[in-house]
Amino acid sequence: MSQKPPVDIRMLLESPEIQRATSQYSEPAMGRRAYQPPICKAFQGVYSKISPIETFRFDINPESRSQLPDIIDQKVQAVTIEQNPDDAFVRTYTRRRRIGIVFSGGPAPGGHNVIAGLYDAAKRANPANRIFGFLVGPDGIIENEYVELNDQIVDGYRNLGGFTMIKTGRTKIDTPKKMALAKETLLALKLDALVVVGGDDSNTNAAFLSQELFNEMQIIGVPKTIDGDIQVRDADANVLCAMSFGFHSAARAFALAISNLSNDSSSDIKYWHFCRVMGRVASHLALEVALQTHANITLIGEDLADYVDRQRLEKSKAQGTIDYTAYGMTLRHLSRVICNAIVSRAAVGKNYGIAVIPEGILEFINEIEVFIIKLNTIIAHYNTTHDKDFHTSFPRLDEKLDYLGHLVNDTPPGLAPNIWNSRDDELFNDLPAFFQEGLLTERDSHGNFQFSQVPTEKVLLDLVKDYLKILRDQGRYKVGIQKDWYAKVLKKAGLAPEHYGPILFRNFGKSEFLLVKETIISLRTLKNALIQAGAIGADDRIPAAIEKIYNASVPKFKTQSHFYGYDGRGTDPTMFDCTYTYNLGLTTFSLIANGATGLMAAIRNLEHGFARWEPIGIPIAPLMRLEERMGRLSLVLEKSIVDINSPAFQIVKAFREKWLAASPSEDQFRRPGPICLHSDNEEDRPITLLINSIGQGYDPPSMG
Ligand code: FBP
Repeated sequence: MSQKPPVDIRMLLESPEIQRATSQYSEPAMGRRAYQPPICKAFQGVYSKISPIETFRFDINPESRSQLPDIIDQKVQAVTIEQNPDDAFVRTYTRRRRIGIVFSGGPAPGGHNVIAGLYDAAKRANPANRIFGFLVGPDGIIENEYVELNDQIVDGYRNLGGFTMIKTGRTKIDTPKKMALAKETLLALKLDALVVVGGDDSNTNAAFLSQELFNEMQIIGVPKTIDGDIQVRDADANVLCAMSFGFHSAARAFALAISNLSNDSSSDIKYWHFCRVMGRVASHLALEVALQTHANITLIGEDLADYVDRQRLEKSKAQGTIDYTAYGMTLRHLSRVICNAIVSRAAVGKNYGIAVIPEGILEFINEIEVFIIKLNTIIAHYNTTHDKDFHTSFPRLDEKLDYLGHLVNDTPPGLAPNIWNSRDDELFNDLPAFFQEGLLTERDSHGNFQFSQVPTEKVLLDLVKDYLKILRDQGRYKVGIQKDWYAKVLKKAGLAPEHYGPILFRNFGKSEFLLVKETIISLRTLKNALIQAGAIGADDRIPAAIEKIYNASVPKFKTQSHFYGYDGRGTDPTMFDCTYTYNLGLTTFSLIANGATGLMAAIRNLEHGFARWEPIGIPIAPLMRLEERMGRLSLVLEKSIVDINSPAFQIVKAFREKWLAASPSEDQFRRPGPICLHSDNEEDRPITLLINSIGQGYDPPSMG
């Protein structure tokens, strides 16, 4: 046998082809880094100016006025090209500046391009401008940790996902001490401006910083979050910001993974896939995923919140009472809705499918929402009155449950007497341990409930499994038998399909898919049915072909559960997000160069396609509302949830039956395909935005 010569590893390592193939930078990543996104008309000249748009108004919360007096009366600013700058304008615009930028909150695809846009615009205005990136989120400001950005750093991340360049964190600058440290860093660095790239909590931070540093430094926010819940309208419902950046990319990444599952699921036809998708409270991501994939079932939290159980209401009305529990969806009822859908697909032979569950769905289930609010209050009360962390004091679940149990009879001062009553305790103790752990999970630094830590899909799956078992025992959950296959199997065995059909099926001769009678739920009941109909004698065996048909009708509920969150959050940005964020970066510089503060950079008309995009600055302070955080009301930027009257939701609702595909026809799964930067087929905006723009016949006023 001839021996092969040993591999010459040095030669291999030196081979340019091998070096290329094993490089950290793949060809697509290199292509991304070199890509230059298109820019809005406002930035196509040398200078851009800002001018107030008086037509937009806001309903201002009195608390915002009192806490943010210097920035509350700001106007929306249009950013447009400056064709004829005078000397004073040019001097101010090109004056040497030091600008800081920080990422705050969860990563969102496109963040690097915000930096790239800001960096390019700043260097173009004056090459001596300096940009500093604070490291690991607001902690970088508090602890004076930053890096000065240069071409090499910025170019390494253009159009790439993640917040890798300067990292991110969730620290909130919410105490006088942290504020003082933050101020110290910012002033010591002699910054002219700070750009805060973040979600509702981070833009809230930006507003307070802006108030605090009103005469010393400009603060500009940028609407980031994959959750899509930063959408801004004025008091007359004019859309100012249709979507935060990162949403489209994350939704497309989730959709690709879920669409791949739908390929698999409809090939081996044996699994129901329960897919939880991120989105802390609002179901925007689930809605977009539904539009992208046509999953069989998509739950939308906001839709459930309005649920009224009419049957239950009618029943109690007939008894002369009102059943208040009929208002709002319960987990149990929700599991039944899902089971009905599963049963109806099984009836046409499809005992498989895809269900999409928004991460924040629990917020819209009354009974659970009540627990979340109560527990938020109890934990926050414990932390403040004991100056200790609840989770450190009670690390184990049984200790936490014990603490709650004691509250039933002994409520400490400062808490409402009945906050944790015996019914709460009983219901809570009935929940599976992993769900209790989830509900008791540590709140984030902003006091938000961490929905991402709760395996909601598993909670629902458990309930679904239990109820499906009941339906199976009642003979209501069956796999439909295709009539031609039935006839073929029987004929092959020398049996007459017409003879056995009426004995076995409840819809023989009436449907394409035959359903075994509800009374036949085991081989024993099958045999009884055959004996009673005189098809076999008491001592005969069930004919093998009949047994085969029966076995095929017995559903096995096999499931897989998935969580799509961090993976999609880290994807490379879509063309939409690359372009959106680069232009947001350009907008931030324009706002800074024109002296603005307390504004959030935004792009109007995102819902209309690039040709109509218009950069603007939106005042943050008027967008703030009071929200319960850590057991007390705090001012925060208002979150936007799915509007169930919106065209996008109404379309999903209209297609529900079709996408469930509980009919003999083919499934309706849609394949969104991978995120591509260089492709003529790449969609130019989220489908949600496209539908809403068409459905609302929205015609924005010109900004001149
Ligand atoms: P942001 O609002 O900060 O953008 O984060 C959103 C999000 O991705 C949610 O969808 C998710 O519930 C949460 O962050 C997860 O938080 P963490 O990164 O702390 O696990």
